Amino acid sequence: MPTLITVAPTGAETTKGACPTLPTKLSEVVETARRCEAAGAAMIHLHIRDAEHRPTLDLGRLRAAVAAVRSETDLVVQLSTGGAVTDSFEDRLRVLDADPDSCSLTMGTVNFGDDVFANPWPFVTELYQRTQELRIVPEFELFDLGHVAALHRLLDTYGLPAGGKVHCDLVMGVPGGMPGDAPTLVAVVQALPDVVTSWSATGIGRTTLPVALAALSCGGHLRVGMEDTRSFARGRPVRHNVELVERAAQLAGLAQRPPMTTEDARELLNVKP
Ligand code: KMH
Ligand code: ZN
Repeated sequence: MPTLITVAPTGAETTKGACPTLPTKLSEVVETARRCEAAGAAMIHLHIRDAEHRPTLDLGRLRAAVAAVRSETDLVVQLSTGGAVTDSFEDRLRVLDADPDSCSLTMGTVNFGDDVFANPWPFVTELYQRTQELRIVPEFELFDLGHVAALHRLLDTYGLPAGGKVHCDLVMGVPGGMPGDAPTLVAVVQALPDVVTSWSATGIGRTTLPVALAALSCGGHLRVGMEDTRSFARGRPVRHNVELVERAAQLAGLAQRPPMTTEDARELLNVKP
């Protein structure tokens, strides 16, 4: 099975001041998307920024970003509905009106460093039902084993997602969430509902490589990017997201699971044409 590589280039937490190479302008996001596609990425997980480089869920900017990435690449476009920890549920629900191929959907509340990333059950279910109505394929974000239990409950109660495929992403190593190591990854994968058709994993910070290697060896896919790590190696900052995608593609190749094409990714997730 080839490897789906998702690039998460920007996130909502890192400031441009702290990391000037972070793609925050639309032109930088598009340039990043093109280079990462050429290096083996098939999906992009997008957070966008305003003119002052601050995270925003402005619908006009979201629509412009979706359109720009679509016109310049064939990447599957996934918008974050997680946003920043300060974003309202209302704004996070409205993200779907930008009509992405896919959206992230976090399966529960989690401590997030010094903050709380709030995802109460009524919000999760409302967001999920909107994805079903709008035929947007959710990626279920799992920050903890309890989120897997919530995923069982969601699918049992509301049925399968748009397109019928069930794709998850294990977000590991967040301070407050599950640790980013192989035993934890195996425990989560073993607990996934039988209807899950694919899953990827990402390790935050120094857990990036252990998580990627464990995911590949367990049949999973990879998410990499400056949303999740700004360090390529000890003392060596990431200069461009493409470095992380290139390394993921190398690891996938070594595992005899080379990067998946965008066409194959569309089929894997069954996003609408
Ligand atoms: N920025 C985090 C609070 C997602 O994109 O859905 C949430 C996050 C998850 O990044
Ligand atoms: Zn995100």
